[in-house]
Amino acid sequence: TSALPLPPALYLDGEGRGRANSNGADLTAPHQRAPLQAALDTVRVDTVPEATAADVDAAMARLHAGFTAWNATPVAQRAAMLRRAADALDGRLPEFCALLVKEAFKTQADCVAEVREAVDFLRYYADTAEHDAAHMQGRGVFVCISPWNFPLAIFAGQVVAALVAGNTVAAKPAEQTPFVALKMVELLHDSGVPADALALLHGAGETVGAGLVAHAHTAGVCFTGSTAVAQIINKSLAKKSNAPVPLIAETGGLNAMVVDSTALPEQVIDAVVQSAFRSAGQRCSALRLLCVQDSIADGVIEMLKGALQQLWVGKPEQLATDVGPVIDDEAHAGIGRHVERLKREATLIAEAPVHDALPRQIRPVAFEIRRVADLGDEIFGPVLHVVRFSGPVDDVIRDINALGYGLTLGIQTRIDSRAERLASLASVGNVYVNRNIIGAVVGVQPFGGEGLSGTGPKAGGPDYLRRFAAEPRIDAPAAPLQLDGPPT
Ligand code: UN1
Repeated sequence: TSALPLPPALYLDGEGRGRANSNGADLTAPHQRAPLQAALDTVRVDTVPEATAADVDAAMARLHAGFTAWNATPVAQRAAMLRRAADALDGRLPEFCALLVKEAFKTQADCVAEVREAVDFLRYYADTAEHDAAHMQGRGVFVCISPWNFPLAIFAGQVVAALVAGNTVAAKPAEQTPFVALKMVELLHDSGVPADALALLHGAGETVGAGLVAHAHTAGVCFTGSTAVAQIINKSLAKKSNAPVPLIAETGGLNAMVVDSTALPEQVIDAVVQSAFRSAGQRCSALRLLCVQDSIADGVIEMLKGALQQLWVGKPEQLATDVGPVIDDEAHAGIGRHVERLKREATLIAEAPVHDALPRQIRPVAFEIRRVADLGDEIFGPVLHVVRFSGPVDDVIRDINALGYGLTLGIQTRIDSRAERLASLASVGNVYVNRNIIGAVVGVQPFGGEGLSGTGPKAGGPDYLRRFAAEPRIDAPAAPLQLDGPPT
């Protein structure tokens, strides 16, 4: 990858703590448990209509026609709608949590954190839009394509960023998680967003998604998902005859944590367990590769074995569960094949026990592999690869950079100057020092990647909205778009 236009954001342990974020929530208090349990008992996930090509055309025509009026709506009014939606969502936290448990099989702590993150996005983008009010003129119809792993927070974050900047929005949620998106769109409409400004289109990426991206009325695309799909979208947009259509993409990662001999093993293990196995490893920010300096590697690996035995692998409805099932059969089969291959080709460190056997479960597992370069493709599940290193720690960062991605990186060291040097050597969007590498906090830790991990700007950061607006006033150069090439 090429040199970074900006130094990576560097986050220290404790930063953002105490704020609503996607790292976690304390659900043990009875006043929080009771409404959540009641919602779990009553909320049902329903079916949604699939959009036809004619539905896509009709929605795009309506959104195109609706753009002038929506773009002329004062920013303060648009922001007020977002704040109303934030308050409403906050008030319906148990219901939305239950939807996330049932539709996306997320653990309860993950669900609470996700609803709070969605509320944070709504409030943060309302604030930044007003702050930048003079620049918040939309480009036209924005297409927002979102993933199943944060089916509320990323879905809502994309949609309201595009809306508050003055665009009308065609939203295409992941096929696996359409219902929570439907409920969120209803909530936005109830909060004042007109039907002519926001349409929801359900269906497959290959049909509905591709049709939206290729549509003549499309003035911008916001996508979170795999690098491969971002590359397809990028190619489709390049074929368009109208003015350049911007793509804002946040994609995959091969995220590493580098542990030197001065690190505290207990702290390392805590960070590794959170980062690699929480959310069943189904976060683009999740840890895939742990690089440990030789002299402490045996000790760290021993502790990792113990930690894997402690994980509770079971039903997402149960509060004690750390790791639930993965999203669908295809994901289950793909991760399973990777694990089988590693069982033949690498050294098994340990595999977590299963408490309640459920379909689509992957036992969290760690393997030792020989070299960073052996990592292969991003595996979106609870599978950790461990590498020992004996050479200079700077070389490890170079090996990680050579993977071509650049989303999150962890550094575990007690030498300040080393953390700073390694962070500056890394081609990566977010560096976390002596802590876990997931759960970026909206407004505190803007989140996005370099290289194959995305285009920037970072979500939940001050520059994000401007890329959705006409004539963006971006002072720093945008990160180079490197989605054309194959992943190394
Ligand atoms: C993703 O997993 O697609 O920092 C991105 C985090 C989350 C990552 C979301 N905000 O863990």
